[in-house]
Amino acid sequence: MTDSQITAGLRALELEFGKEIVKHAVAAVQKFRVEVPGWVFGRFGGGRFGDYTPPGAARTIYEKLDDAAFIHRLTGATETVAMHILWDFSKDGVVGDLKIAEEVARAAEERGVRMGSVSPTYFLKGSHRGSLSSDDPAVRERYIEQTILGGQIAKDLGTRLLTLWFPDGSLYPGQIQLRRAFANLEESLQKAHRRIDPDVTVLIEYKLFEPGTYSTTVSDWGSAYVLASRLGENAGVLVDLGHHPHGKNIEQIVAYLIHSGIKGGFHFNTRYAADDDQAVEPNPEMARIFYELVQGEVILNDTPSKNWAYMIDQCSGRENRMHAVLHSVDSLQLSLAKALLVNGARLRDYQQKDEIILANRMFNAALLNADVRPIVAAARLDRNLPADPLDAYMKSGYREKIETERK
Ligand code: PSV
Ligand code: MN
Repeated sequence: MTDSQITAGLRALELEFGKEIVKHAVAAVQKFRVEVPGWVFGRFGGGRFGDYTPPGAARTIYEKLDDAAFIHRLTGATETVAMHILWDFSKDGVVGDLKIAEEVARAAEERGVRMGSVSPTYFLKGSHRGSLSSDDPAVRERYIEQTILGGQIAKDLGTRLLTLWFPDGSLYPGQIQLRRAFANLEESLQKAHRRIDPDVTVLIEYKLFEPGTYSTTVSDWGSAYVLASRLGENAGVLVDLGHHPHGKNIEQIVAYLIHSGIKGGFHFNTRYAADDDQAVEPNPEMARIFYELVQGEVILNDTPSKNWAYMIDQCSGRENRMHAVLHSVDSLQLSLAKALLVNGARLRDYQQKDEIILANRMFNAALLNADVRPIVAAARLDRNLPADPLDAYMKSGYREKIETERK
């Protein structure tokens, strides 16, 4: 967008939605921060197409940090990087190593970013019969220890956020005892939790299927909620957009969780089929999710403890990863801007008068039809950031550099 397109676009938005609302949206986009996953930059692919990974994939955690730092330089919005213990702090992919985590945290800071959420990796070697839900006490013990280590790393080196996702589940009815699996998982989690500093927030992620096809042990927000609410005040639920059945109203889950007062977090991505982990698109569903987050005052709240944790979780096999992350950040900023354009007072008035279609049209005027690109561009330019980070990336020479160096 040229400067004059931005100015004209802002004027049009001010005419439709009001000057103050537009000003507020620009300020909010400037403040919004989202975490990027370390794994998106690496060789984590789908195991298809002869193990194709897009050119320029990072070979080490240090190269992942280089890429994350470059994204942050262009967007000013992504200062923390999510880490996985066995991908990023392990020599053998079986046990985590605190010393490596310390080096990684230092390396992140040298590059102008920080270690963000920490995830124990429950899904590598030896977890095919479950991790914390396993019937084998030795397996459970190994993952309890890794969870405790994750808590320590999160507290001492990260953002005090521990994010847990379990691959536990089954392929066929009868394969495992559903209730025992959940009970094992809960008991193991409680054991680990007792040894985690209460200053660390523990978010539990759920997923309908994969790798389990018949059952996953933590399959929906209800099961995650049960686990989290029994752990205590520092625990909550992590919503990943791709982890639901089709047609699920995800913004309503967000509303329930906010109403419950439990801690929350979001893993952003786009899904068409299931857990596709594609880059975030600025679609109406994303804008509606942001509307709930804004209304629920869990985003950009002046009291930081009220805010949910916002993370991107993507890693699709075919796309250029740097483009994909820049696209996601852009889409999230657009979705936030749209959510802020809804005039709450007018909407409530329509709701009270039972003006169903008028309420919906008003909602859609902001969440579906408004072109908020000028808001996002203005927010960036005010911070001396490029108006279009993806365009700036293409002109930066970084792509050519990494694709040559990392052959
Ligand atoms: C699982 O599908 C997941 O969404 C979890 O958040 C993991 O940590 C991440 O993807 C990477 O496997
Ligand atoms: Mn996730």
